[in-house]
This record gives sequence, structure tokens and C-alpha cells, in this order.
Amino acid sequence: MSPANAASNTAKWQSQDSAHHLHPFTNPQDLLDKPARVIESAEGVYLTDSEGNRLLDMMAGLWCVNMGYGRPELIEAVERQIRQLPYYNLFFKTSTPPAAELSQLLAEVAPAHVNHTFFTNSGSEANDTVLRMIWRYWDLLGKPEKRIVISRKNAYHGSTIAASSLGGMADMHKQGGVIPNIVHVDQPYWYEQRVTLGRDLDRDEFGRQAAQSIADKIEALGADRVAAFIAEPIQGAGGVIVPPDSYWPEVSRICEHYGILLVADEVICGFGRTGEWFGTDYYDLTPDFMPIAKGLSSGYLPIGGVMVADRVSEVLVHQGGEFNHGFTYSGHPVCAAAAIANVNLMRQTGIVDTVRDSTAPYLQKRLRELGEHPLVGEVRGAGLLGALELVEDKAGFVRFDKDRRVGIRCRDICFDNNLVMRSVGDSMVISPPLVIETADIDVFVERAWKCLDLTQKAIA
Ligand code: PXG
Repeated sequence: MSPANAASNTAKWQSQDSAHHLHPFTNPQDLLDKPARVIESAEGVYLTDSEGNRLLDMMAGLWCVNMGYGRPELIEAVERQIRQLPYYNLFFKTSTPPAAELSQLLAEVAPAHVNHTFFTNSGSEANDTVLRMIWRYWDLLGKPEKRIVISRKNAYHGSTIAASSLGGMADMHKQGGVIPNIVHVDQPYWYEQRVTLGRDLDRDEFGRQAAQSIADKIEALGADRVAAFIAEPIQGAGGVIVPPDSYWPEVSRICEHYGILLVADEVICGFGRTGEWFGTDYYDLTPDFMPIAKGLSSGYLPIGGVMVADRVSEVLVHQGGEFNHGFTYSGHPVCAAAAIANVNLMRQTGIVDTVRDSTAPYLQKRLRELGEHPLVGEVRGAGLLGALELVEDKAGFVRFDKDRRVGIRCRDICFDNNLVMRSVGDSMVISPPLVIETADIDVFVERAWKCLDLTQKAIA
């Protein structure tokens, strides 16, 4: 396309967008000042915008395009299925081949004790579903007083009212409140704790303290009233918070000790992100529920679900009766076909092992080199997740004033330099497609260093 055509298309889309489109998690005023960049196509780990610029997508879309863009295996599976059966529902004792096959495939890749899946269209719906399943499970066991779910501050579990209540995002709670029976405890955010104290702190000791805050909350509420604890194995949207090694073993012990269900939200950590199939495998957890979405279909079509452990499914299946819950598009056949093709492709290519043995160690090593930059106070990461926390004073654990919006400025500079990194406060986070290669990681490090330099100049 000629540059003149590209410019006129871009102007058209931008004016349509500014006039009529309300974007998620966006201040509409910002788009009036500077219209949205239009992403028009993509291949592998690179996006192309409507002006022909190629951007390295270090966020895999929104933590989801795990197998990369443009995979013929997924595209052809979708096309075949949409011709064969574009829609049928799973209510009233019917099923479809893709829904049945996907449920079996998921049982194969999940931990051994997880063998059932309830399908949804998104991670938010998965977490709404989890909440209803938790309450139903305890009702069926004759313990209806077990109602309270403990979550963590700064957790992200989705945007519906129940999912955002389960989440711990204060700005979301300000715009919709928190439904009853959900309480939040501290997150295992080691850097933040050191900022609060203004000094260093033993990492494992802090991990144990963070876990203990869950036990303290259970004691305060009474274990007979607490139904479940929900957490992402590694917090994603909260800033890639990798817990100290001491945290998860202690949390597992606490849930077991008090007879509380464990929900491991696998929406980001699932499907290879950590170099294992699930975050649950990475931390050796035994959750009762695993909400999934995103990487399940590599984001090609919207599909999510709740994977349910045997001890819960036995109660729901054999003692349950009808579960009055479901979505028109639960397990949509075309979305399920995309997910089947995606999971099969993951298995055939051995991508999870490649991430664990090769790409993740390389990315984590090179990320730590970025930690040498004067702006970077902490580097965190595991698998193909990473964060660079930008700070004012590295040695003293002092952050920038929030009003300076350093993270957002860095994100915009990255975007202008054809690099997609997301900012969470002043943490720059990455979650690239699993198919990223070492040469792409080198491009990332080079661009990121340059953008950190530009950010430093811009804020000087
Ligand atoms: N759980 C987790 C752990 C998530 O990260 C959801 C549930 C909800 O999934 P859906 O499909 O309903 O969006 C998520 C989603 C961000 C960002 O800015 C992260 C998510 C969604 C939108 C934006 O980092 N995570």
C-alpha cells in the first residue's frame, strides 16, 4: 500500500474510533488528544500497524498469543469447524465434538488430579463461575456458612463484578465496590515491602510473613466461615509479582490445615508461560480449581474455562443435581476447535520444554542485564514473564512520585520505538509469545535499553 493510502486509512480508522469507540481500561480523553495506534496485521512475534511500522510484541497481545501470530494450524482448524458446525450449545444434554475432545485434551495436559472442565468465554467468566462452584460445593457438603473467599490486594481476576471483587485492584473497587464475602490480604511483593521499610529484607522470611497473613485472616474470620483462597501462581497484571520460594509451600499447607479450597488462577500462568504447562506445575500446587483462558486458544478466539479437581467434581457430579449456570457460548465449537489445534500444536512442537530449557533461561539472563540500567531498581521474572521496576533511587529503595507517571511515559516511548511493553505503575512488564527466539530477545534488549535511556532523558 502506498504511504498516502496508508495515511488516509489510518486517519479514517482513527476518526471512527475516536468518535464511536469506548476502549477498555483507557481514559477516553487521552484518545481525543492522541488517537489510538491501529494494529492491522501480525506475524510470529511482530505486529504491523496501519502505517506499516513493525512492532516487537513483548506482551503476546494481552498475555495470550502464546503460539504467535499467523499459525496456519489454528486458522485452518477454525475454518474447518465454522463450515462444519458454526454453533451449537452444550445445554439440555447435548454436546459437540470440539467441546468433548477439548475437555479430554485438557484432562491429559492438566495435573493428574484435575479431570473436568466447565467452559466459559473469558477469564472473567471463569472466575465468576468459580465463585458459584465454591459456594455450591460447600452447600452440597452441608456447610453453607463457608462463604468467604480470601484473595490478595492487587490481584487481577477479571472485570465482571464478581471477578473484579475477587481481584484486588483498588481503582476497580472504587468504580463498582466489592460484593459481600470477599476479603483481601497482602500480596507477596518483596520490592514493595522494601520500599515501605526503606531497607533490604530477607526474601524467604518475607514470603513466610505474606503467607502467614492468610492464616491470620482465617483465624480472625473463623475457618468455618472461609470457603476458599484464590491467587494467581505469579501475579500478572499486578506487575509480575514472583513470590519468594517460601511462599507457596506455606500457603498450600495453610489451605490444607484449615480445610479451605485453593483456586489457582491460571489465566496467565497456564499453557506454558512459566516453562511448565501450568503455574500449578511450576510451584507444585494441588489446587481445587484452575480458571483458564488466554493461552488456551493463544487468543485466536475467545474461550476460557474452569478446570475442576476430582475431589470437587465428585461432589458436583454425584451429589449436585442441576448446576444453574452457563453461557450461550460456553464451549463454542469454533473456539473449542481453535483451542484443540492450539494445544495439539503446543504438544507437537514441544514448546513448553523449549521455553523451560532454552528461551526462558535466556530471557531471564538478558533481563538481568537490563537491571544494570540506572533506572531499574528490580528485575523480576520466571519463565517468559518479566518485569523491570523503574525507581528514583536504587540503593535506597525509593520510587518515583506517582504523578510523574514514569511507567506510562516509558511505555509510550517504547511504543514509539516499535516495542510493546506494558506498564503497571512504574514496572515495565513483558510476557512475549512462547515462540519468541533468542534473536528476537536480543532485539528486545537492545530496544529496551534505548527506551530506558530515552525515558531517563525525558524525566530529567
Ligand atoms: N485472571 C487473570 C489472572 C487475568 O490476568 C483474567 C482472569 C480475566 O480474563 P478475561 O479473559 O476476562 O480478560 C485475567 C485477564 C492487563 C490486562 O492490562 C490483563 C488481563 C486482562 C486485561 C488487561 O495486564 N488479564
